[in-house]
Amino acid sequence: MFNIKWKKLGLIAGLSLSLIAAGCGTDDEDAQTETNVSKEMEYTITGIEPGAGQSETNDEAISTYESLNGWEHQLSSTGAMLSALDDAMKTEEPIVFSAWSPHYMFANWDIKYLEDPKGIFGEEEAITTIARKGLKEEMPEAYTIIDRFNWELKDVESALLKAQEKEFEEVAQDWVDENQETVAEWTEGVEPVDGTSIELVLTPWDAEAFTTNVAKIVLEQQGYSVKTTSVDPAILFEIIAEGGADASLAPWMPSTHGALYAEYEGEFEDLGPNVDGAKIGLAVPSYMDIDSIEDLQPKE
Ligand code: PBE
Repeated sequence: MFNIKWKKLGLIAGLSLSLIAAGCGTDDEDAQTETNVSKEMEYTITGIEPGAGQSETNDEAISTYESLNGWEHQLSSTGAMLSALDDAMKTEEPIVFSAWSPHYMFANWDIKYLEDPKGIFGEEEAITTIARKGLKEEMPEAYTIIDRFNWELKDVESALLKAQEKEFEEVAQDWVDENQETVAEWTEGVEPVDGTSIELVLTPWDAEAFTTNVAKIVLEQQGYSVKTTSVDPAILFEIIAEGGADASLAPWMPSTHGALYAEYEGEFEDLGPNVDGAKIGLAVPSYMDIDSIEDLQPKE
């Protein structure tokens, strides 16, 4: 009995769906409708956290590119952006979103950066190590170690893939176990300390969580008691400049956090890149037939 009813319902639903589909077909035929994907996306960039450096570069892109005239920038969180991306990819819908490397998004989905002819997102970024003033004199052992920290982009990317199934603490411990030679280079000739407290600040993204956890393990092996605190980029620079935390391996330079860097320049020490070859930009699924930010269309 129930079965029959459901079957009927299914039939009706099926019928109305095909009627709708037929309706769409006719509409499409008459117009000069080359589909406007920008309109399909409701002229919206799917962004991430409001505090991200990249949220500012997106706004800058919107005000610079004519093709982005009238566009909205939807801020939310990295998690929400990734699930919007996943949903869109399942149904091959268009989406333009904030992307960056290193991140597992490029390994998980077939996506591409949009060309940025006006250079708003910059070329290569370097993830940079900074320290509060005085750290070098007060904790020379820790300073030496973090100054030597240096990763290959591929190390970070493979760690980020593993971190989809494990905690960052575990992935970082595995990395340290498997890379004892590198760790030995970082700590060579550095005297052990006896429980000195040190605080590292990071931002709430994956590469930073991995890197900072490796730093924590290595400094702990050296005898430090390490506290890690995750904050927004603006707070990170402020805390380090005020001497409220000791160091950070999280700033992205020169584009992503360049404005913050300039604001606090001279109030912290720059120890140079810990990862080269990072990148930020706007990206789309590879099935989308556009290659450049300039291929998007302004809202009328
Ligand atoms: N990110 C990842 C961050 C820094 C690290 C590019 C999303 C941002 O502040 O935009």
